[in-house]
Amino acid sequence: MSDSRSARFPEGFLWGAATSAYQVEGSPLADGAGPSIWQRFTHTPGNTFESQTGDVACDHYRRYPEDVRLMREMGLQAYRFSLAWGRILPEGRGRVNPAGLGFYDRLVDELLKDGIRPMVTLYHWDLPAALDDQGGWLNRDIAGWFADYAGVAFKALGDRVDLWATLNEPWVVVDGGYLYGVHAPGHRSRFEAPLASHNLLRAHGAAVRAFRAGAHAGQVGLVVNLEPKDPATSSPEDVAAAERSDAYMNHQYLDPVFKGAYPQALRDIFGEAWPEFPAADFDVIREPIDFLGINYYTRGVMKHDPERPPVRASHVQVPGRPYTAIPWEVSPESFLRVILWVRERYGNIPIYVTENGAAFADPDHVRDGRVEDPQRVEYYREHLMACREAIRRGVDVRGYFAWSLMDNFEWSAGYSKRFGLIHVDFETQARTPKDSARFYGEVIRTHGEALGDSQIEA
Ligand code: IFM
Repeated sequence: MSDSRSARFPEGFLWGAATSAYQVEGSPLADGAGPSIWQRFTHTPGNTFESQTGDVACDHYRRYPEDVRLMREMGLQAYRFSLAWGRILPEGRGRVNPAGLGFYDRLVDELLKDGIRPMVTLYHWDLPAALDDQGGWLNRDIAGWFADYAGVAFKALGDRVDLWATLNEPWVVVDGGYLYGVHAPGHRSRFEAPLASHNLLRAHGAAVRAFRAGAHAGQVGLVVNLEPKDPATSSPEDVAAAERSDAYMNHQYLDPVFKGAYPQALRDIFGEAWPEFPAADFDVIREPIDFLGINYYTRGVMKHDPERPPVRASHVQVPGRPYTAIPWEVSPESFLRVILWVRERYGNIPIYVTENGAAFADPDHVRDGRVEDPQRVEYYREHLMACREAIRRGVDVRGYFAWSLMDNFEWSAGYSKRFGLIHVDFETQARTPKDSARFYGEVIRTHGEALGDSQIEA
């Protein structure tokens, strides 16, 4: 940006929106796809809100041309979506399913036809069930399985896709899936969690190596979700709880990638459950990446809680602060803080904000062709201002993806939490852009000027 106080974002800043395969596609077993762990998890009654599943979701698998048209009408320049590993390799490895790949082939072509740049995530939580049967993320061989799958995807789509993310939010994969059991595959084990995390990171590094080995054009990175952690009070117990939470959520996946080692705090948190990992693993894990994807939603205010091992910390709500429907605190200043923190701790790596957005209790019906969602409009305004402020302070933020393009299957919360810019009527599959979609479209059209010129401070 020539004028560092300009209301506009830099030339070439990429404006997008994001989804993931299991959350929007539906038809999870169509055209020879193999089941995923989320297929199994949702078909086990009681695991999700009202035992809802992704069987239909937004039917994006069949309605993608309409969805791409809506993206174009909003003015989106990029669409971040994930590949369902089991559509492409029904058993997770070995045999490739051309019909599954065909879907992504058509989607990419449809996007490019409308001038929308695809960003592809290789793993957004839907591990092929056949691999889970062999230990899934607990099996060290998964690094090779993932790199092979990545290689198939790079080869098939790499002529048209130039932005690749390996994993989405490894912290959630492990915290939800292996430690607290609220996500697939539903394990609860303090001993499994560090193993799963480590194998995710090894798989990430192996996929980056496969990308480099294939000499593909474009960039590859990792997507993590970050939350500044603040103590609920100034008591030493709460301060220590916030520090542990910070190491567990924010350092666990970035220190190994950028510094080649885990923080000492994790050994203290996991105690006897923390294994010694082979030193050579870190050479793979720290394979240089081209960008870091940051997903940001909220900050965490933490209090000491001995009842919640192993981190011994839990979230508290702060009276008087605004919360979304999840409930997550709305804290745009923490968004700015976290971006600045990444640069301070890991250097000025190119950053894409790969997810940011909010669930609010929107009216669940459309009135006169309109869905009014003023809280979401405000959320986007303030968070985009925070993003602009980070750029003004010299951070290399290259693009922003709203979460989410449309209301979708919010994992264990099913369809009860709506994050979309576009409203989806799950009975009829009718799509209606919300007021927030119009607002975001205006921000894109004006390169940020529509945000106004007030400022967010860290
Ligand atoms: O819906 C999820 C997404 O899959 C990963 N990041 C957070 C979103 C909202 O919870």
